[in-house]
Amino acid sequence: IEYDLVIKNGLICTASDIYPADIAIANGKVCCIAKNIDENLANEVIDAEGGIITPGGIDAHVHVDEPMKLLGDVADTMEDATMSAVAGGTTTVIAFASQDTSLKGPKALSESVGKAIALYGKQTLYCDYALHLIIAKLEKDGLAGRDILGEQLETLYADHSVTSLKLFMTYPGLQMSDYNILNTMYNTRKNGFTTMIHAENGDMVKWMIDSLEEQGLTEPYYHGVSRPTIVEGEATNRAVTLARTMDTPILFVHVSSPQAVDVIRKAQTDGLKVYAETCPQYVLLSDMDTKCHGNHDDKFIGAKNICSPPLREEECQKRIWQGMNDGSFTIVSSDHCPYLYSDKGQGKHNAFKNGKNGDFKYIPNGMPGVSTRMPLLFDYGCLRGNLRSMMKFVEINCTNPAKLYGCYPQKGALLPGSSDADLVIWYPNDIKTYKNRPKTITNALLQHACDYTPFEGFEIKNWPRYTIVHGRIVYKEGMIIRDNAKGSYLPRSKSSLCTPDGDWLTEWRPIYAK
Ligand code: DUC
Ligand code: ZN
Ligand code: ZN
Ligand code: ZN
Repeated sequence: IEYDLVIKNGLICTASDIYPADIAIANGKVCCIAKNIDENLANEVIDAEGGIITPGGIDAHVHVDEPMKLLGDVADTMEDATMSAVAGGTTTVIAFASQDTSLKGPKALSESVGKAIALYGKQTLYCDYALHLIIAKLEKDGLAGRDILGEQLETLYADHSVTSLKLFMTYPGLQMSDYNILNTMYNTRKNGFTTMIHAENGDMVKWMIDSLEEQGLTEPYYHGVSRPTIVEGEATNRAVTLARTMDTPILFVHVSSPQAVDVIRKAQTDGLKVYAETCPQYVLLSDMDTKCHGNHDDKFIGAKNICSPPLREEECQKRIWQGMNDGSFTIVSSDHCPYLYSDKGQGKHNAFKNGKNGDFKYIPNGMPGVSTRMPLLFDYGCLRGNLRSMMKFVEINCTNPAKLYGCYPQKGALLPGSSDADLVIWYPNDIKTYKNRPKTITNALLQHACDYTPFEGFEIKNWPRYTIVHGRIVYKEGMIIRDNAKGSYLPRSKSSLCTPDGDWLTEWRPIYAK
């Protein structure tokens, strides 16, 4: 016996190739890919005749319960989120740990992340997870704040191998000034961190929320009206300008609008390392899904689909698909942010208490999606012709996230000897061998702790049949296999995409014209 598992007769699809071959797995790694691997050498054999084998998905944007709860209470623990992930063909999640602003000094950020890792260490994890840092506030104003942040990032990387952070250009309490964005970029450049940016102009949003409220326009639908595409376009352009100034690579998270895509595309054409992420909801849902649809008993129903940036007009969807195909978008993530619908209404986030009357400004921004991302992109992308190829599907959902966030080729690929045996077997065509394949999306299918999915009732012609993590089957035909859950914290390297060009600056200096 040489192998723990051999998968025979499948069609392998990676970001670069599609070809029929067998895969042999040993010690949790892809060991060998070849024609006709002898099944007598394996402990266990899967006959994948009629199936397509891809690397497992990497969902690089997931919110789960964390010590700081900076974005409020979400329903999923890391255990729930990893279970839901593997139930939809995702085998690595990158979640967020928020800065604890009560901590000070060079270890402050490292300790913030350390608390999250300690919490998740007590849970059963179905796949590996990594963490981005959410930066809420610089410790000091001015250049002193810049220098403290520099030390903090160094220790964060040394202690936990975290190599990315997210900053916000909106939200009271989180919105970062342009000055502090420069301070942050200065340090992410110096430390080789990936700078993730939530680009919406917070002052414009605040003014529009106040104005809508003054007019009594507070139904969930007006959440989207309060942050129109121009708000995202402006902030995206400003962030590109700041990144250009600091000569720093950046990544825009959850890009939703054609205006933002245009800015990003232009910056890329100019040769800047500007990357972008979008999410399935921006091609499959629209602002209409935040309306009550004549459901006057529950005007609040649209609150399920409130997220930021908001769902756009249906006409915007084409540009987002196009951006996935033409390379404007580097990755697709879910922005899984599973607030309970009951919490949005009457529970923890209660938008009705004390005369709040369900006003959209009290509804937390986010929806679940870690489980639906891969199947939706496979189905509505590949099978229905919106994505140009299966290879593109793998590139933006599996391979590029690994490269962007410093875990390639351990993750996101099927390279013998190097890649973890994290993979998915799909049966888009062969309904004969996978008889019980789900036909529509239901909340129960998703195995998360959230009480709804925005994709309820979506027809689906494909769903993962097997999800394999570290060579162990953790999901098979709708069943979670808890005994095989062996996920853990994934330390990362620095991004291979976000390396700054030119001289490595240790100190920013103006360039004098000769
Ligand atoms: N941004 C996110 O990435 N997730 C939830 C809310 C938000 O604004
Ligand atoms: Zn965000
Ligand atoms: Zn109505
Ligand atoms: Zn998010």
